[in-house]
Amino acid sequence: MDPVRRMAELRRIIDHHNHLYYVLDAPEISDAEYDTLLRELEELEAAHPELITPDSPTQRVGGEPLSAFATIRHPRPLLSLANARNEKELYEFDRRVRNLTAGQEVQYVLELKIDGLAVALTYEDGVFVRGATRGDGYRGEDITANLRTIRSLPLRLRGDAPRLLEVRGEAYMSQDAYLRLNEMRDRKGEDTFANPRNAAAGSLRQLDPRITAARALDIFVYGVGLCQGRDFASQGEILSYLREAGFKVNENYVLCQDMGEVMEAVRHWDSSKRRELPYAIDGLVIKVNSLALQEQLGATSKSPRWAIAYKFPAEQQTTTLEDIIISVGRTGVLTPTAVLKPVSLAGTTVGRAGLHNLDYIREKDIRIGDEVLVQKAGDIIPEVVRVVTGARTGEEREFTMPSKCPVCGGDVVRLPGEAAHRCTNMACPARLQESLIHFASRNAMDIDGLGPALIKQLVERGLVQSPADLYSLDREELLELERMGEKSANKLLRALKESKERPYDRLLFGLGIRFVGSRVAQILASKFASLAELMAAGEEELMAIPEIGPKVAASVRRFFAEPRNRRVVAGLLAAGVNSGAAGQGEGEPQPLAGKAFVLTGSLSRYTRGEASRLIERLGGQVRGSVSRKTDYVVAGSDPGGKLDRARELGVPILTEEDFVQLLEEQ
Ligand code: 3B8
Repeated sequence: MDPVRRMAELRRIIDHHNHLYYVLDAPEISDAEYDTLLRELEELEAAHPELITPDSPTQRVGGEPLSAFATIRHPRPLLSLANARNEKELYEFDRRVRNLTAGQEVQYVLELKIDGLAVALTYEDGVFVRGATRGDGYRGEDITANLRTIRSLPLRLRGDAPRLLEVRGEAYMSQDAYLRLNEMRDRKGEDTFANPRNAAAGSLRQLDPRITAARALDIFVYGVGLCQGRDFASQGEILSYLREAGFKVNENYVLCQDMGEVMEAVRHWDSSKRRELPYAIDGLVIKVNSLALQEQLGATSKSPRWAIAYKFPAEQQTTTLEDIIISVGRTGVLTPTAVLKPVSLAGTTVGRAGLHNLDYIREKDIRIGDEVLVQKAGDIIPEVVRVVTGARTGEEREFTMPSKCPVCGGDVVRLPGEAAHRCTNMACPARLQESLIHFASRNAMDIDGLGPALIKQLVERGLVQSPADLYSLDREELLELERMGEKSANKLLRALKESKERPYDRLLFGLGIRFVGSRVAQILASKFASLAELMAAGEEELMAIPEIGPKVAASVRRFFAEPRNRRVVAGLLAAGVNSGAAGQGEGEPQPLAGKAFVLTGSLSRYTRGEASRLIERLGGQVRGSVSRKTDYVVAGSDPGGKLDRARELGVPILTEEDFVQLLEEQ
C-alpha cells in the first residue's frame, strides 16, 4: 500500500484504539499490539517527515519548552458559577429561574463538579488548534502544547465536524495518579502537591510539555462556548454530541424534571457516594436544560443566571493537636499554626491547621494536646473549628506567644488595636525571606526558578539582604549553592534579567507595601507615571484617587518614609529595574565615570551589592581583583589579600568613612 494511504489508515486505527482506551476505558487490543501500530506509523513518518500532520497520534508531545505562555482572549468569556451552600440556596436559585422565565416549564441537568482546572479547547474543521486556561474569564493562557499531551483529548473530532467549535471542560488528575505522583516526589525530596487540583494545575503550568506529558492528566468536557455549523437545543444534547465527537464526558449526569429530583441527586452525592469516585469533585452543577431558556436568563458580569454550583458542606474530622508552631511572615507577623496528628479530610491528608492569632486561640480555648475538630472547605487552609472538651485529660498545656521572635530572637510586640504579634526586627531573616518570596512571585516580578528553597539558601548564606541584592548575584555565587547546576544558574540569571522589564505596577506590588495588592498597585501605577513620582506624592494627593482610602495612603507614605525601604528602592533602580521613569538612567550625572573600584572586607552600612550599585550608578566600575588599573580599593573590616596587593601597588585605599564621604560629595 502506498505510504500516504497507510499512514492515514494507521492514524485512524490508532485514534480508534486511543478512544477505546482513554475515553471509554474499554480497550480491544493489548498494549503490545497498540505499540506495534504506533511504531509502524512512527517509522513511516520518520521516512516521510513531510507527511506528518499535527493531528497525528505521534504528535502529542513536541515542541521546545516555552519561555512564557502567550495570552489568549476568549471569544466568549468563561464565566464562573455562583455558589449555593445549602438546600435553601438551591431553592432560591430555582425561584429566581422561575421568576425570570415566567411560567415556562424548566428542566435541569445535574452534573458532577470536577475539581480541576477550567479550560477552553478550540477545534477548527475538526482539528484541535488551541487550548487555554480560564484566567480571569476574559483572557487566559495558551497551554495548547500541554493540553495536547492529555490522551483523552481528541486531536481530531469524530464524525462531521463543525467549522468552529469551542469546548469547555475541566482538566484534572485522578486520585490514583495524584497519590503516585506525590509518592515519587516525596522519594526525590521534592515538594508534594496538597491536592489533585494543585497537581493538575501545576502540571499544566509547565513550560516544557514533556514534563506535562509525564503527568497522568485527564479531562472531562461539559459545555460548548462557541459553535459554527451546528445548533443545539439543550444541555443534554450538547453532552451527547460531545461524547459522539470523541470527548470524555462524565457519565454521572442526570436530567431532572423538577427540584424534587434535583434534591434527590444532591442527597445521593452529598452522602459518602462522592468518595467512591476515582477523582475529586467539589460539588455539583445544576443547569437549566433548555438553551432557549438559558439565553433568556442571561448572565451577570461574573456568572450565568441559568446555572449554579452546589458546594458540598465542609468536611470535618477530629484529631489531636500535637503542637503549636510559629511562623514569621513578610510583615513580621507571628502566625501560630496547629501541628495535627495527620487525618484524612476531603480527600487529602491534613497535618496543619491555621490558628490565625492569639485571640483566636484564647477565644476557642485551644490547648496543646487537645482533641480538636478540624474543617476543610474547598481550597481554604484547614482550620480548627473547636475543641472536643469532653476528651480533656488535664494533661493539655496552654499556649503562650513567645516574647522573642523564634527566628531572629528580636523583640515581639503587640501594637494596640491589633490582633497580631509582630517581630520588631526589620532585618529578621524570616521577614526578608518572605518578602523575597513575594517579590519573586508570579503576580509580582515573576522570577522563574527563584522559589522558596533557593531564597532560603540565599538568605542563610547572607548573599541577599534585600530584593535589590538579587540583581547583583553572579554565576559563581550561584554555582556554590546546593542543587544548582550551570543550567539552572544561567536560567535564573536570565529570569532575573528579564524581570527587570516587568511593568512597574508589578514592582510596586512586589515591594510588599501593606494594603497594596495587585489591583491597588495597578491603580497607583496608572496615576503616577513612575515610582519616583509616587514616592514624592503626599497623603492628600494619594487620597484624591477615588479608589485609594486613608488606610492605603498612610501605608504608602509610611513605607516610603522608611530609610531602609528607600535604600531598597534606590538599589532596585540602580540595578535597572523598570520603574516607569522614561529614559531611565539617562542624564544622571556620572562623576565616577572611568574609575575602577575593588571592594574588600565587609562594610557596615552597605551590602557588597548595594555598594557596587552605588558606584555603578555614578558611572564607576567594580572589579574583582586589584591591578595597576585600579583607582580605589574600598576596605571594610576583615579585608583580605586584596588590601596587601593594593599597598604593594600603591593604589589609594578608602576606609568605609572615606567611601561614604566620597559618595556624599558626588
Ligand atoms: C457556565 C456553566 C461555568 C461553568 C458551567 O465539572 C459557567 O458549567 C463551569 F459559567 O465552570 N467543574 C461543570 C463544571 C464546571 C462548570 C460547568 N459544568 N460540570 C465542572
